[in-house]
Amino acid sequence: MRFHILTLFPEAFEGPVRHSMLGRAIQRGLLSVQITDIRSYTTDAHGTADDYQFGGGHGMVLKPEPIFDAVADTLLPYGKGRSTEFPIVLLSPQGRKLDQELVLELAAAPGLVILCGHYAGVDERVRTHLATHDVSIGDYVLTGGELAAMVLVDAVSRFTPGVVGSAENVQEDSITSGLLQHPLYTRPADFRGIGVPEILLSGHHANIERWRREESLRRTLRSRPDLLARAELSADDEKFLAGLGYSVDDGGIESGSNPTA
Ligand code: 6GU
Repeated sequence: MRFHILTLFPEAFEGPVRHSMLGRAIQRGLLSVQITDIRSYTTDAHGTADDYQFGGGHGMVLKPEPIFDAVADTLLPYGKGRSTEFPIVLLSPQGRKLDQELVLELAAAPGLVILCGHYAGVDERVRTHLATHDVSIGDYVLTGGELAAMVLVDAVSRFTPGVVGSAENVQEDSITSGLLQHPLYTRPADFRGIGVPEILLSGHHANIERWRREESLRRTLRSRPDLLARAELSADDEKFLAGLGYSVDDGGIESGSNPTA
């Protein structure tokens, strides 16, 4: 997977790219991350990348020319222009909210061009005539797209073969499977008088699997009931959830019950 990040703040990526788990994957040749300074594509003596907005108002807007030129240069070695084969992702709070489904879709590409928005925003023509995807990482506003780019690169990289060890199967992980992860425990079995569930020490694998499944269901119902509506549930799962007051048929919780009690 080849990441091409276009930003006004290239130095923001130095730490994360070199030191995170991604640093190792880059050294092993599994990933490449190229950082391009949008300002190097400006044409005036001052390196002006932003300008006042038409119609008036507070906040500067990123100019289209340096961004279009930087993307064209980035795609040149691939012999491609704008196409969904090589996604051009604009990061902005106005985009589609990133989730594991979109991460998987983007991870299928040979590479990504990632545009970090800044200031009040970018000229709309970048969104309509350059970007193939417009992505937000959540319902809050960041000062710029750089942290969002790091989130996207990290999440997509996990699906690049070899980046995540086989011990951590990305297909089975929480969210991809549709449920939140079950609780995890390690030694000591008694920590300051706080024990671990007896069943995990029993060596009975079938019972342990069932317990883990039920804890995943319990947790998902408590924290993210919206995920349950889309999860693949067995008859046993539905029975367990019914015992917690969740009815699959209603697509929700029966009135008068308290699933967290
Ligand atoms: Cl992608 N950019 C900014 N500036 N803020 C955000 C965001 C992106 N996603 C959530 N908040």
